[in-house]
Formats: sequence, structure tokens, C-alpha cells
Amino acid sequence: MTRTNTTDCNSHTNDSNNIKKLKRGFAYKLFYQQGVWPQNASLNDYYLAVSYTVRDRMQKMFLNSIRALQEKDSKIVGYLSAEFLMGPHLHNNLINLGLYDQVSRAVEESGLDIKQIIDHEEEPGLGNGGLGRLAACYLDSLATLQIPAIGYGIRYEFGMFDQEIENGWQKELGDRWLHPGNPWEFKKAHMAVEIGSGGYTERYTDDHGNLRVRWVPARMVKGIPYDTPVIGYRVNNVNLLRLWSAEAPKSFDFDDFNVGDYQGAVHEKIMAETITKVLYPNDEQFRGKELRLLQQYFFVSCSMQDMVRIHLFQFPNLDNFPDKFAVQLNDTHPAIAVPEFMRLLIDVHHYSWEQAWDIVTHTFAYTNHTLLPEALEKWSVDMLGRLLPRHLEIIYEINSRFLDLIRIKYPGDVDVVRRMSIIDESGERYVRMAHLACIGSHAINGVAELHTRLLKNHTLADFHRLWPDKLTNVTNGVTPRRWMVLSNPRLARLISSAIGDGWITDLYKLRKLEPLVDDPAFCEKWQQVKFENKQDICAMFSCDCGPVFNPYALFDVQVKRIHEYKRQHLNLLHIVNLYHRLKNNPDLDVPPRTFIFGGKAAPGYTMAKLIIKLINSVADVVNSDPDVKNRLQILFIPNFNVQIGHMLYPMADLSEQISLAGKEASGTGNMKFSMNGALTIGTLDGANVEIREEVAPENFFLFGMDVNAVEDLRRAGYNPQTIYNQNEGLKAAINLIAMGHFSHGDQELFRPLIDSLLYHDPYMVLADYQSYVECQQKVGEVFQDPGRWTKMAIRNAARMGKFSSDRSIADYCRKVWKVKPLPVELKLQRLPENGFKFP
Ligand code: Z15
Repeated sequence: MTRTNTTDCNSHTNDSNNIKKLKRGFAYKLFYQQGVWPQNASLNDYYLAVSYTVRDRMQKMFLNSIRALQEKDSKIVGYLSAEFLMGPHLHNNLINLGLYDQVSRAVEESGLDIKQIIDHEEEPGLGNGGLGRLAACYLDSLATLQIPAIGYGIRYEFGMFDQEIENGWQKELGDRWLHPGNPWEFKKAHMAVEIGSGGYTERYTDDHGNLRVRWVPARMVKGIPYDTPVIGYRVNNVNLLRLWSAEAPKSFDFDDFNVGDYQGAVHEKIMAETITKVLYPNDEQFRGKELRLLQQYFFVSCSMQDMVRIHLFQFPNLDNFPDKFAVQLNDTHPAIAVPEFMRLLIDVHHYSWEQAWDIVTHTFAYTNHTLLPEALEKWSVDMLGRLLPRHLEIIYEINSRFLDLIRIKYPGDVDVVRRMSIIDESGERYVRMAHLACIGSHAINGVAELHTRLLKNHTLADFHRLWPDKLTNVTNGVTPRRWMVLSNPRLARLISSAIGDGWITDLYKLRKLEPLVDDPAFCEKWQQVKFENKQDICAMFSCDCGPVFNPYALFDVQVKRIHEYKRQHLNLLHIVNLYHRLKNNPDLDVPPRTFIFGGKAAPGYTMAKLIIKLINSVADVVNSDPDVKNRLQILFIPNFNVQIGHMLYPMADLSEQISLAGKEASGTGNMKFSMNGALTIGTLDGANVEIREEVAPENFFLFGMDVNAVEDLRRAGYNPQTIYNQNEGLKAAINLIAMGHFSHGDQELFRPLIDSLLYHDPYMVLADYQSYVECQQKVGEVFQDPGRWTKMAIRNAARMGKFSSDRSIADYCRKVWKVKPLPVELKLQRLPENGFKFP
């Protein structure tokens, strides 16, 4: 389905006409919206003027899409997620609209540089890492596949913190993304909803003599939606990202002011607005903070009330709600939606328990994103009951009915009841959110084949045994629009010139690249693209003080959240070992390497922060050592985010995916690297398994234990010290760190890390060390044969079809949501020439 309006028309006169209109648009927005003369305008003024001009070009599609939802009998996906890591909007919208070239020319003819304007955007970093970025990729694919969808989440005033490196340590700075003004959102004050918390419940008899329950909250806040249009690639469909912001329900200078409690009234307002103030920066580390639970309940209640309102706009009751909405729970963060929807159906809309439960369980589906026990959410029963007394009652009732079923199914088995209960009663009592999500959903999925298998066999084994058809796999994917077309224009141009541009919406078409590995001219162009991408980054980091990076080196990249299970320290041990070997033997036959790291540590995660300090400490020593000059360089790029990802994935030669097998649910960075022609060094973990399957084993650098070997070793009793004592290279590397070689002789600084490795090593770094180093040796050898390396890289990219988020979304539509595309036509509606009259 392609758009048929004028922006797709390529005739020269139309082009120059459009450019003229765009230029007029910029000037107009600058004058009337920003209120400045061009000569007084700041870069931010120009950015906003360009963005508002582009936004105007989306409005017709936006309004037609919303009308299509209301008119037709269409099913809508409601994607509930506490995080949406969207990245910059302007560039993506230009690409999806097909306006990049025209706007770029118009900006140029206005005396500016489009790159500068694009780079000025403060990215909305409303997510931590993989989970939030996945939600953003899925919104892009939903719109592109013309599936009606609303992404529901939280409009955090402060998103993911900005990371600075000070003296090698991570420092967190507040992210003020809204400060310069956000041209992409529309505040919808009239669609506000009310959210309660605290208080008590009471039973009462209604006018018809029915016994009912009423929740009397102690506090109320208002949820205000802010809508951001999400454009598909070259289609008319525009979906909605609806983010909720909390406000005090009444003006604070009114009632209380009159009775004299001005401070108290202001306090109440501040408390209300605190709810959506800041994103919790923990990725896969559950922390039972009350405000976090309130955030979850807040956005979930706003969203469910919103969907109910939309539904009742079209239908007389909620009986057929599951035909109108498919609601996806992105991890357990929105799982409180299960009792909230029960409450709305029973207490507000007066359904019976049985009818309500039927509607609820046909509405929700749940995606699990982790197997790490410390990431699984469990809220203390006390806290949940204090904040949401009615929801705790409902959870108890769900649990009691569920456990009755279990007792019938497995008579006499008390252990299964204990294991499957929503309430963990082993000590202080907790609500297990994953159990609540599983019981309240009709479908559960893992995010990679291996992950789903482990869910079936371990984490959710009891649920899988009970409901064998409920658990399915949907392997993650990423959008090729942002992660290839936008971020790697050189490669995109080369690919399109060779095989046409159909691959952008059908990534399996990249297969057509495969025969070109035997075309020397194509291979040379491929190498040239990679080289120029590497030169770009070298240009950015060259200064008179620091190291100048060598673009001929092997660029070896690990960018992702800093977490022990992801094993950035395994990478480091190899680097220290290589450094040590190069010092002892200057003739060592290895290619020059530039190691690049990037990633944020949760502010409270001491070990992760120490790993960042160690990376920077090793970098300081290595980069200033003349003995390894031009052969070994290390760069920690601060503040890894979507924007920096745009630069890094395209320039990588080698992608580090080295988590302990069984710990990374899927990974998605692994896919972004491969699509951009990097080779992977990786374990058999998460989606690595499937990437290796697609690209064939000979095009993938595999090392380390598989899940079975990990389990066997753990059972046999793992002792990292034996490995340390038996491996001279490893010993040398660890000793260098422990003896203070990278800390000016300080032997205490890295001791917690060294002790953890030697005495616990929970992620078996030492066990995989030798295999990793040997594999890296092979990587170096292959890199010294550029012809061979390039063929492998092309084969990697050519076989990435499976990892487009378009494929993932198509899977969800077929297996989970049962939704079909709804192409939007542009029924041209002209604005009234002579103004309008209110009806
Ligand atoms: C997160 O980013 C992921 C899982 C979580 O449970 C939380 Cl709380 C945050 C990641 C996984 O670690 C990663 O393997 C996966 O690719 C990603 O979610 C998207 O599914």
C-alpha cells in the first residue's frame, strides 16, 4: 500500500514546488510559532520550525487514521509498556514520510544543515534498554504493517539519566528532554481520567438490591494523555503513542488556600505530580519501591479507562471488548491491569465475576522478557494492600479460584499449590506479578526460541504443564527503517542500488545480496562503506590530547546496559591479556584493534559501576602506552543511547554478545550489528542461537558453554579458583588488575570485582575465558583476510530477514492478537476556505 499524495511524486516541478512550500513553512513557523526573526533565531528555534512544518505534513494522515478506527469495525492493539525508548523523532519521520530529500534541500536552501537540525533533537529516552527499545521498534512495525495500535505508557518528565564519565566513574545527570519544547506531542486535556490510591473498600446494596463493593480511595490524581503520532513507512496509517502525565485533580490555590493551608495544598499538588516525574533507571533489577508501583498502577488504570471509553463510544456495553482490543502486557510492569480491569468490570460496570473474568482473560496477553530471578517483580502484600486495597481483594479472589482449579487438577499435591500460588508465602508475603500475568492472560510468550524453551522447562514449567497451548515463542526483531535506512545511509544506498529497495519493508529480500559475495566490485564497495563509517567516528573522537583512532583497526564493540550477566568484564580480561601479550612480544601477529564500550549502570548497582571504572582505567593505561600505539586502543563512549547507537552499529566490525548461556532472554543489539555487516562473537544465548542458525555456523564466532554445560558445571560444583590456578594467561590478566597496574598501584580499588570473580563468579566468566580468548584469536586471523571477512559480513546482513520487527509483529498478529491490517485511505478533506462556524 503506497501513499498517493503529492509527497510521493517525483517530478521535478512538483519537487521544487514542495521545496518552496517547505521553505515558506519554516519561515512561517519561525515567525508565528517561535516569534523570532531568522537572524535572531537559535538552533533550537530552527529545529522547532522544521519539526512543526514536518508535523503539519502528517496531520491529514493522522486524522484520517483516527477516523478509520472509529468508523470501521477494526480491532486495535493496546500495547501496555512502562517504557518506550523512541529515539529522535524528526529523522525517522522524514524517512517514513519520504520527505528526507526535500526537507534536506529546503533546509539547505535556507542556509542551514539538515544534519545539524536533526542532531539538535533531545531524544525521548523513556526507557532503560532492550525492553523499551523493543516497544519502539514494535510501534514502527505496527504502523508500517497497517495494524491499528495504541502504545500506552508514562510521560516521564525525566527519562533515562544522562551519563558522564568523571575520573573514570559514571556520574548521573537529570535528563531534561522536555526543556527545549516537544513539537511531536499533543496534550489532550479534555481526555483526562481520574486515578485513585489508598483508602479502603466497603460493601453496599445498590438500588436494585444487589450486593456490591466500592473502593473509597484516600487520594485522587488526574491522568492527562499526551499523544505522539507514530508514522508507518510510506503508508497512510498513523498510530498513536499515548503517554500519561499525572496532575493534581484541582487547582491548588482554591479550596485549601481559602482555609489557610496553602502549603498543604501545594504539597498535595507536588505529590500528585511526583508520580510521573522520573523513570526508574533499573534494568532487570527489581526494587520494591512504592512510587514505582504507583507509576505502574497509574498508567495502567489511565489506559484501561481510556480503552473502555473508546469501546463504549462504539458499543453499548463491554461484552465484546476482546473483539475490539487486544492488550499486550510488556513484561509484568503493567500486570496490575488484570485486577484493575476486573475492578472496572465488576465495581463500575456491574458485571458478574464469571463474565468479567471471561472478558479479562480474552483481552490480555503477556510477554516475559527475563529468566533472571532478581528481575521478577514481587510486591509486598502489605504495600500493595495499602496502596490498592480493592486490587488486593481481587487478587486474592483470582488466586483462590485458581488454586481450587489446581487442587482439582493435582489432588493431594500441596507443593504444586505453593509453587503456583500468586502469593509467595515463604517468608514475608509477596504478590508474584508473573503468576498474575500468566493466569490473567490467554497467551504467554518468550522472546527467543531458547528463552521460551527455558520458560517452558523451568521458570513457568508448572503453568506450561497446566496450559500446554498457552506458552508460545515470538522471537524479537528490530526495525530496519531506523537501524539501517536512518543510521546507515551509505549501506542502505549500496544495497538498494544492487537489489532495489523492497528490502526495507521485506527484509527477507536481503537474500538477494548473497550471490554478490562473488562480485569483487560489490565487495569493494561494501568495504568502502564500512571504512567510511569508521572514518566518521574517528573524525568525531580525534582531538589534540586524546588518542586518534585508527580506521584500519578491527572495531570490536560491546554496547548495552552494564550488567554482570552480560560479562563486560570477560571482554576486559581478554583485552588485558592481549595487552600483556603485546607488551611481552611486540612481534605478535594480531591485527590492530579498537575496543569500544558503551552502556549505563543502574545508579545503585555498585559492581556495574566498578566495571565502568575498570574499563576506563584500563583504557587510560593502554591508550597512553607507546608500546601498543596504533595496535590497541580502548574507548568508552559515554551516555550510550539511541542516538549514539545510530553511529555505532554501522561502524562495528565485531559485535560482542557474550552473556552466560541462559541469561540473556533475547538481545536485540545483536540483530542491529549483524544487519549492518558486523560479525558476531557470541555464546549460545538468547537470539544469538537463531542468528547463528540463519547465517550458518561458519559465519559466526561461537565460544563458551551452552545451557546444558552451564547446568552440568553448576551441579558438579563450580570453583573459579581452580580455573585461575590452571590458566597462566588468565592469572596474568587478573593479577595485573589486582596488583594495581591500572589503578596507580591501588590494590583495593578493584578488589570487590576480583574477589567476586575468584570466589563466586556467578556468571562463570572464568569458565568461559579460555574458549573466548581462543575464539578472539580466530577472529583476528580471519580479519587479516579482508576478502574472506567481507564475504562473511555480507552473508550476515543478507540473512537477517528473520530479525525484522515486521516479522515479529506479523507473528504476534497471527498467533496472539488475531488482528488484520487496516489500510487507511486519504479521503481528502480540505480545510474550509472561508474559516469555520461552530455547529
Ligand atoms: C529489559 O531490557 C529486558 C528484560 C527485562 O526483564 C527488563 Cl526489566 C528489561 C530485555 C532483555 O534483557 C533482553 O534480552 C531482551 O532482548 C529485551 O528485554 C527485549 O525483549
